[in-house]
Amino acid sequence: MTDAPERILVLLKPDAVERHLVGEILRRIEAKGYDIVALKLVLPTVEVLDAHYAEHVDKPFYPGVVEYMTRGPVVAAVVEGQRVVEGVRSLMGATDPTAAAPGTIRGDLGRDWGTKAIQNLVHGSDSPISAEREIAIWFPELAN
Ligand code: IDP
Repeated sequence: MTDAPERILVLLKPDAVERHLVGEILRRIEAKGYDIVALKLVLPTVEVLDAHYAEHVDKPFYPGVVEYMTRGPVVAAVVEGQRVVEGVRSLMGATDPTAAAPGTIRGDLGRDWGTKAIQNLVHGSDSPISAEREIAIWFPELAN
């Protein structure tokens, strides 16, 4: 018997879509060897964001995050593979794109734009448990 494959919820945020970096970011995830098993373009609602960012809703920067994340569509993906959470988080790089290491998505493609929220192109769940919680929020149609 093999282990159930690990999954991660990935969001390509509005700045990634606006800057035509969707292909480049998905390419990096695919080139690492992970499988994209669900993919869609969606305009996030405040309700979905409040559920997704439950741990941040009371933070001072959260209104800026809502402004950022509702200004245009995002690409939501479920990505699968052994240790995929660790692997995709490593590909993404640190939260602040100015400080993120070169070679990472945020380090190579992102920068500070002087906006209220840190614009960093991509979200990836921070644990397998967070991933399953977030997949249920963004892909309710996948629930069995
Ligand atoms: P992560 O996306 O690297 O996991 P989190 O700490 O979970 O980082 O923060 C969620 C998102 O909220 C970040 O990706 C970023 O867009 C925004 N954010 C986090 N911290 C700050 C901050 O101090 N100022 C402005 N925006 C922030």
